[in-house]
Amino acid sequence: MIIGAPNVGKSTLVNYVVGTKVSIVSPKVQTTRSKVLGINISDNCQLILVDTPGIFAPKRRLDRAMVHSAWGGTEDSDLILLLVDSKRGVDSETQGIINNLKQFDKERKIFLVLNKVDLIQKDKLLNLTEKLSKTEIFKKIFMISAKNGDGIDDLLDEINLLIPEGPWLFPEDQISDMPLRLLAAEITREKLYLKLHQELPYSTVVETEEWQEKKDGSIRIEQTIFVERESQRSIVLGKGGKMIKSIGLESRTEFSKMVEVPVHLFLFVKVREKWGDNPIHYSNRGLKFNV
Ligand SMILES: Nc1nc2c(ncn2[C@@H]2O[C@H](COP(=O)(O)OP(=O)(O)O)[C@@H](O)[C@H]2O)c(=O)[nH]1
Ligand SMILES: [Mg+2]
Repeated sequence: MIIGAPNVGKSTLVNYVVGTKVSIVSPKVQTTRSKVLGINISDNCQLILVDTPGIFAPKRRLDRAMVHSAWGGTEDSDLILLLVDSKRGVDSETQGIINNLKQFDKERKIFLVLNKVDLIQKDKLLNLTEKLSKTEIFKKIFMISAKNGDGIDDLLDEINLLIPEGPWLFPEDQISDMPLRLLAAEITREKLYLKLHQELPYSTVVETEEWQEKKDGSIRIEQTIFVERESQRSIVLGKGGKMIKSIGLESRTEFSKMVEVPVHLFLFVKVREKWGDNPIHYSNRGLKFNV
């Protein structure tokens, strides 16, 4: 299970290890909203990585559900990877997580993974490592770049040494547990995060509402982007529909590549005030509504 503050690179790491995008990534915090499994097979070992939403001090209902989801299951996991952005160091969010982890029993396996080492000088990295090893909660410390793959082989070797023996939990060809309808909605949401400025993406949720597999092998998908206010709807649509067109084009192109069939994607934008208080948007992502 991979946990950490928002934006430290958790989803990037999972995608790198799986070898394809199973969890969406953006430079904005809180891109990941629920748990996502990424599955990797090397040698004889099926490794199930659990990507989680970043842990921070939650305000909205959705934020609380996200943070709750991130901590949930840490007890059952064979190993916890705490990911830290080595450039940012130990900020209040990471410190909060460390304080929580200190309450775990000493037998728990926790690895510290310092990510984004491509952005930081060696001496600074060593200082950070020293500081963090004093917490005495980590069995091992790794330095990686989830972006370019540095250090990930070593990390995987160590993980493979200690995961328990047992039957594989998923079929050999499976790389995630996310239904395709939801993955398609996630890809569109990623484009919203990449293209819309500032806070607007946090006010959006995407649902796949129609999914039709045609005789010619192509898929016809209808998705609705819900926003909270009329003014946000205009921004998502853009001048003359330019923005929504470009979001649709990028989402369709990427998703079509992933499923390896032609995709016809139709996007609609609707105002749904306080969608964050509607349980519908929680249950299909495994999020708890009341936490
Ligand atoms: N330079 C650099 N950027 C990274 C690295 N890992 C992730 N990022 C970037 O950090 C941002 C947040 O990554 P993401 O995986 O969404 O973080 P998450 O919120 O922890 O899942 C994205 O813009 C990534 O491209 C890394 O190793 N090096
Ligand atoms: Mg993420």
